Amino acid sequence: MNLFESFHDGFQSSRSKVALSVPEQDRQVSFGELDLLSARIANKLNGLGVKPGERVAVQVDKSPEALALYLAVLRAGAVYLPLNTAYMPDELSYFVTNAEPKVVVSKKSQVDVFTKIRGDSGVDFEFMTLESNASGTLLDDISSFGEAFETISRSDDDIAAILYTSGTTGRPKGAMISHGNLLSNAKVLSRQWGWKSDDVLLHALPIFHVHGLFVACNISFLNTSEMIYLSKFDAQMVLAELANATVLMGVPTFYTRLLNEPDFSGELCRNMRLFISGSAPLLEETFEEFKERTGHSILERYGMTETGMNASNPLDGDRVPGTVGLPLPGTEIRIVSDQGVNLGVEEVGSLQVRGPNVFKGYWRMPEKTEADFTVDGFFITGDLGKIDENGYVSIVGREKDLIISGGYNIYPKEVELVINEMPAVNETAVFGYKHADFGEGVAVAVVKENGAEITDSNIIEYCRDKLAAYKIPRVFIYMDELPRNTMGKVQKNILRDKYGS
Ligand code: MCA
Ligand code: AMP
Repeated sequence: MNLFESFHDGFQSSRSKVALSVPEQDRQVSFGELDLLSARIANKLNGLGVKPGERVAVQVDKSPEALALYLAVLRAGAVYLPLNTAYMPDELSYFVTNAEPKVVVSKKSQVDVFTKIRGDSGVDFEFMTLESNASGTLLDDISSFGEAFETISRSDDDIAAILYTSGTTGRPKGAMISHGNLLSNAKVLSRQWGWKSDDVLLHALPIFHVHGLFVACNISFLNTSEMIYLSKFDAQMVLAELANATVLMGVPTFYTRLLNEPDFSGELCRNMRLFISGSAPLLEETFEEFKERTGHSILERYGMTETGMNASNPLDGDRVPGTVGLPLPGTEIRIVSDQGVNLGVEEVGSLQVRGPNVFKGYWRMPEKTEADFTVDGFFITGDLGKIDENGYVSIVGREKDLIISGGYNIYPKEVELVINEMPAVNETAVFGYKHADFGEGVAVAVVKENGAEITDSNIIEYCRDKLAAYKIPRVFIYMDELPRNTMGKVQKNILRDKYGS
């Protein structure tokens, strides 16, 4: 069924209950208001000719209206395509050309960017604006649209959203996520984390990725529970709201930043029942320090854009630092050798998952989809893992060449391809270095063309309108040649060992 249907009964029976409390705007939005606004936007999208299955691409700042837009797209049976606000014109151009959206919603400041993309790509989308202060052409005449909207029926396998993830080839792939994927994951997580309608989630994540949108919002909508909705993570704002919340979801950077605040104490956490971490590895030292300071054991879980959540430490029972807990009910996790043999307890290998949470494939890339699934339907995550005798899963490394910085994924290939275009550059190798705040940062080893001159700032400048800022290297190493093995493959482990810490 349409995911929105599973939220709707709750919205209707809790119309006056606060859905979003927005301290920065001194504003509260009820479930009734979200229901009404999403119906009106769905009617507007209908009027623009958006048909079930067509894409609505959205690159906007976080606001209550942005969430109403997400719900409206679900209601209309269309496909929600959220885009990181940090993406630059070249990146956006690729997504639009690849996904061919019927409508693009973005900020007024992006009008020129998307007008140019429309001209260059030939994709004839409708462009609407939405600002974080509840203005924009999307909302201009919104009260003239109907208050009711009959949710378009969808099957479990119909696509609800496409989220782009980059890849080892440097070309982003659109992960097609179905209504059934999202509903099953929200239900199972609600149960595992003991979610109740009187929970209050402190929401400080961006809403253009799985963590902040699907994990955080879908669970809250399913349980008609309140969110304290912050525009971004700011340690002071989080401290100011912590006593009003019961749950926080964050990337590890949230927790290390909170620990850096002298005023952060167990007393401030008096109403909190659960701190959840994911998207990147949580250091054991962060887990221990947090426990010592607050008395709370952070619950670490593991997921991916393509799969939603796969494993979680338990609500009741041991939360084991350095592990991501047990496979979620209904999700199978196995560890497999290079030869495709299932491995035993504590043996390290390729981590594969199967279950109702696993996506339907990559948009218009059947060959990539085929390559990433085994014949018996397991998705090959690209993570290296092991499972202990109690069934706890640990992520011990990655087969894929990936840097995770502050919870954002950066595929080195994508960055290398851009820097390699520079005439003064012969070749590059991008790799992760240890970063106290973000976990990992982006470093690049550069081999210059003979006799050419190039500086760090030349490279940064060149990347600026081609790559989101978080992907741009901050550490630069110039070498005569890259370290390679006998097969000619660049040995990034050597670069990481030498320059990575
Ligand atoms: C911002 N900057 C970054 C990052 N964020 N650089 C590297 N890595 C980052 N994560 C850069 C900006 O480009 C800018 O650089 C400077 O830092 C300051 O930007 P600002 O926006 O002020 O940074 P911030 O507010 O301090 O943000 C840091 C943050 C944020 C709070 C950690 O990145 C964040 O909310 N991350 C969460 C990401 C997330 O939701 N991931 C989930 C993906 P300059 O000054 O040069 O412009 S979903 C997922 O992974 C799976 C499914 C899962 O398991 O959850
Ligand atoms: P994304 O493609 O943005 O969804 O990122 C998914 C990747 O993030 C996974 O394949 C893992 O490599 C990593 N990841 C997510 N959660 C964790 C975690 N708790 N510990 C270690 N890695 C994680």
